[in-house]
Amino acid sequence: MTHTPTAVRPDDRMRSHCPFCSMQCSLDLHLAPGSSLGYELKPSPDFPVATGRLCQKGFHAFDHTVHTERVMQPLRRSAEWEWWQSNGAGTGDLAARSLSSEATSTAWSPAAWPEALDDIAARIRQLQERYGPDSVAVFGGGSLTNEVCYLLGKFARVALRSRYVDYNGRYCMSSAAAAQQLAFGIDRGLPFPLEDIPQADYLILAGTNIAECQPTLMPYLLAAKKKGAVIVTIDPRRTMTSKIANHQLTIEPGQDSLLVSGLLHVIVEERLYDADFVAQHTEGFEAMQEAVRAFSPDRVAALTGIPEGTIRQVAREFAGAKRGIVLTARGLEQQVNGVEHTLQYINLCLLCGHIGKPGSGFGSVTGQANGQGGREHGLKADQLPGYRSIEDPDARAHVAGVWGLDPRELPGKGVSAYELFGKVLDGDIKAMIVLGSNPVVSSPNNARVAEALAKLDLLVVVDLFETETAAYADWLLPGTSFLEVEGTMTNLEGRVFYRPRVFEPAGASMSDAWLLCALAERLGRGRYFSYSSMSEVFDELCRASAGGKADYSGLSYPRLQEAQGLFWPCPGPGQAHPGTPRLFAGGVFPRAGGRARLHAIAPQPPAEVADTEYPYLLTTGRLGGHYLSGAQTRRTDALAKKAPEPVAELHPALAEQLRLREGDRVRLTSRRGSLDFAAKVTADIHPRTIFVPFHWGGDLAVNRLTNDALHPVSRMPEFKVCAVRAERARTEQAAPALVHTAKADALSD
Ligand SMILES: Nc1nc2c(c(=O)[nH]1)N[C@H]1C(S)=C(S)[C@@H](COP(=O)(O)OP(=O)(O)OC[C@H]3O[C@@H](n4cnc5c(=O)[nH]c(N)nc54)[C@H](O)[C@@H]3O)O[C@H]1N2
Ligand SMILES: Nc1nc2c(c(=O)[nH]1)N[C@H]1C(S)=C(S)[C@@H](COP(=O)(O)OP(=O)(O)OC[C@H]3O[C@@H](n4cnc5c(=O)[nH]c(N)nc54)[C@H](O)[C@@H]3O)O[C@H]1N2
Ligand code: SF4
Ligand SMILES: [Mo]
Repeated sequence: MTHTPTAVRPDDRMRSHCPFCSMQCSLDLHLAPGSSLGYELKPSPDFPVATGRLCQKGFHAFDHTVHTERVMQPLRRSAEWEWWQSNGAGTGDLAARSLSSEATSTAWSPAAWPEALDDIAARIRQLQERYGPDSVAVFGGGSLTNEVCYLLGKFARVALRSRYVDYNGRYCMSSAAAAQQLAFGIDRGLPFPLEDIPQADYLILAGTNIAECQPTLMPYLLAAKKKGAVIVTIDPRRTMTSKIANHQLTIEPGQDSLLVSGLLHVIVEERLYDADFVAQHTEGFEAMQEAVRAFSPDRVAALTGIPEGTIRQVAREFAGAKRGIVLTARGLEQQVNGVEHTLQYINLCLLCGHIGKPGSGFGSVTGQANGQGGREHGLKADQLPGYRSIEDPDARAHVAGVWGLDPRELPGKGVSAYELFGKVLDGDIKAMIVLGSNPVVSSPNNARVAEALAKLDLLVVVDLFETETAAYADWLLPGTSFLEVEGTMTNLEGRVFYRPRVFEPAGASMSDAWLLCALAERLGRGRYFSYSSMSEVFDELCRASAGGKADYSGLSYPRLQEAQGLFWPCPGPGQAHPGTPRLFAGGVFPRAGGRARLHAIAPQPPAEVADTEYPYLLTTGRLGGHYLSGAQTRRTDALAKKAPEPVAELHPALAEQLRLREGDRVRLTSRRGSLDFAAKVTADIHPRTIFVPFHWGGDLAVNRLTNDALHPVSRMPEFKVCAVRAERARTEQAAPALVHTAKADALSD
């Protein structure tokens, strides 16, 4: 039985936006009395970005919100379950069981909100009295509205007075953010609107599979192509995106800096660069030139396997193009060298003067629905709203002023998302609130995360579903879906827009904002969280952001409701500023001196390289029909049917060596564990690389194998490269289960 939604204002056309990727395509729900859901979902005909278009996930975005497994009321871990666990019956894979309703009925007892909030607040107080304010942590997500991201950061610092807050965006945009900050002094995924893309003559798409991950962006690329643009894809796989490319460079994971050194070498050596732009708008040229000197295209060809002629051709063509764009994404960013790889692609744009002009520029394609806004409003361990540093005394004074606090009351910086789990294992963090993420599926080396979650004295998960992470929770609180709360989102272009509320919250669920304010009240900090509407939260966010890098202070709900989105920075006061669709106009960068920085990069190998024991490289990523940890899309029948389980892609030469045929099961073993997957044999992948998507939990979660090495600055994990062994799985010999760990097991150790 599905849940029947109640419209706030029944109307024949109710506007919303897809909850999944950063395109934030607009959709309308139309009344359809005869249909099973009572509404029909259609793309909006009049919102920019993806007018009239949705991808397969967007068309099914309504399905999970009415799913029979929606959590409808606060759930407390039941005494029966605790008993069952502590009596030895709980050694199985709890995460896998969590999807069955049978487990749910014995695992939880329903509770009313006051009981839930009182108990959680009392336990937090107890833990903080005993272990200090930092013993409680918050783990947030980039799918949440700007208002909720802002409140989560404020809740951690003001209600909990804890330094420990971070979010899943650390796994996503942190390397690109660090690189753009270093080179440009500001981090906005795309510094130009999508409508500029068709003007480009040359597009390099590196580590970005737009056709599956932002499908409605494809028409922009196709429009450029139709006008004669050349498209290059750089990826270990020939992807759906590569199908529109003139050149596909099949790179081994981890080698982007090396490859781009070769491109830069040719451009410098042959003096193809834009000397005027370099002289007037950049710094650091000499050191960069020196750094690429040793990377002649023949040497890079020998090291990467990409033909010398191709390296020379792409370098010459990109430098010679009138207008060039480089787009990157997680392929090269989710690595211990992710910042450096990104800086190399930025070098390429700067060197050729392809920046700050229409149809030119560098962009990192943001991932989650609000992956952009999520990284601006203080949800990061080291950040305050407005993209301010928590270590900057002026920023602290400004934000503390808006919040009505003494700046000395604000905690300092904490640690990154993955490191929070390390703090749990060290015993420093005793309680965690997870809101808008499913980290036991989406974190690297996830057995360690499971171990940490099991060790917590208190885990509160706020979600629509009993996720694999919720399987470790003491309290599971019902979150609202994107259709059930109003708020603002910021898409990959930096376009801030208003998303109305369409339906009443399902069951007893309450908005995340309400929940945080109600909990703050019970922690004795209610006076800092007293809002009468969501627009009041937004107005405060705007004031807190005033003067910061991501300045929203000229925005308001009425303004956004009228416009089809406005681009930040949009400084106030008043309603006058039109927003900033294009950053860096005229080659002016928001750094001291106004110049962008070229970086001298010495290419480094990934944390793990192939060796005799682990001879292949595993890389991970996405499929078009599933979203992230799969909590939502695995529950959408039409999507789950197309891709019911993860399949390992590997090259025919490797398959032959392993005596594997299509459909056989392959066992992959990394230094962290071993899992079996069905094999897909395809010539579209680098011969020594294996690709597995990460949208599943339990024994299907490829993050059991991935490397938790972190970038030294961005703290991004190396999701995209780890060394593995591969062999044909013998069916009678099941792969070892996720090493985990029910809470009771860990406690009884
Ligand atoms: N369908 C779908 N769409 C999504 C999402 C989803 O889960 N499903 N998630 C959203 C989110 S949060 C994000 S962050 C984005 C991610 O969007 P993308 O970054 O485009 O997606 P990925 O599949 O993770 O990685 C992109 C490509 O990088 C390649 N790659 C792997 N290693 C390397 C390398 O070393 N160098 C290079 N150059 N390429 C490499 C992979 O083969 C893959 O094709 O997508 C968003 N959109
Ligand atoms: N191996 C590997 N691992 C990866 C990656 C990779 O490429 N490879 N990519 C990484 C990247 S880029 C990302 S972004 C992460 C993301 O990974 P996760 O953070 O796990 O992302 P989601 O699956 O979107 O989890 C969001 C959860 O919040 C719930 N939710 C959705 N909307 C709301 C809401 O409004 N309120 C509340 N309370 N809950 C809500 C959903 O039901 C879901 O359970 O995964 C990372 N992990
Ligand atoms: S492209 Fe992204 S935002 Fe648009 S419908 Fe698909 S998943 Fe949703
Ligand atoms: Mo992401």
